[in-house]
Amino acid sequence: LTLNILFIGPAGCGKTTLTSAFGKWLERDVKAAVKYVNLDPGCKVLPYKPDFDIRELFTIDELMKDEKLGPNGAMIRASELMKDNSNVIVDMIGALDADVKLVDTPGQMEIFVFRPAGPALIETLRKTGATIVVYIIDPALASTASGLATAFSLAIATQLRLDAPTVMVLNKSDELNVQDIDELLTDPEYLRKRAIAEKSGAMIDLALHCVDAVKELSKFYRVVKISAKTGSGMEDLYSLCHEAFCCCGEL
Ligand SMILES: Nc1nc2c(ncn2[C@@H]2O[C@H](COP(=O)(O)OP(=O)(O)O)[C@@H](O)[C@H]2O)c(=O)[nH]1
Ligand SMILES: [Mg+2]
Repeated sequence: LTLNILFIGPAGCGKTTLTSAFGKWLERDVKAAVKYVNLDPGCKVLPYKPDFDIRELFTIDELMKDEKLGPNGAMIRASELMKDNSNVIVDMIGALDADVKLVDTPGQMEIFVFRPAGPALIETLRKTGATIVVYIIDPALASTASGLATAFSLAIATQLRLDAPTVMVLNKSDELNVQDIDELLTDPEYLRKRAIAEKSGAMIDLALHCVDAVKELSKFYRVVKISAKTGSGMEDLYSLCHEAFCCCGEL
């Protein structure tokens, strides 16, 4: 049985770095047969060698040149092409022989998640094996109470859109401010205090509503701290994926 793992999160959160780091860890420590899939048509260099690469079909640079588009237009076009070709793409991914297939997604998550490409691909991909999403929280977006609420809301929106079991990780835990974010995540009273301190007037009310939502939602998500850069937390990520995989079996 194959497990497909898609890495999703805002630009720069570490999708590509984690695809590589987690893959290397799985190969070395679990002796798993891993295949790598790149679905980012805009990337230049990759830290892993892709077994399937969307750039064989089209790249952002080609689309800009051939269809006289700007970078945003080309990304929207790429997302349309990804949806139109989802059967071809999934056939090629499905033909790869592996225990785990790691799927690196477009830098800009909105072209994958908030357009039809992502949902269409995942729906088809599910026929080839259990398919889960690793949603990556970037400390840059989560270092304030309302920022953390924003990051959580994005993760939930992603799960609703893609309709796949989703686990959450806090990446870049080698950076300094992550201990504080961890405290925000695990201490609801501290989260509340910080939300009140950060905002003023009517915004306090809004922030507190968001904080309450995070409190509720964090009961269902165990967020693990990882670093794609140093490789710390890969084992925790593996058990998270395993838990989600077991849920897939029940679906
Ligand atoms: N400090 C630190 N930087 C990281 C980590 N993971 C990724 N980065 C850096 O964040 C930037 C964006 O990473 P990338 O994997 O390209 O993000 P993507 O756009 O989501 O694919 C790069 O400069 C990475 O070196 C991490 O765990 N710690
Ligand atoms: Mg990337």
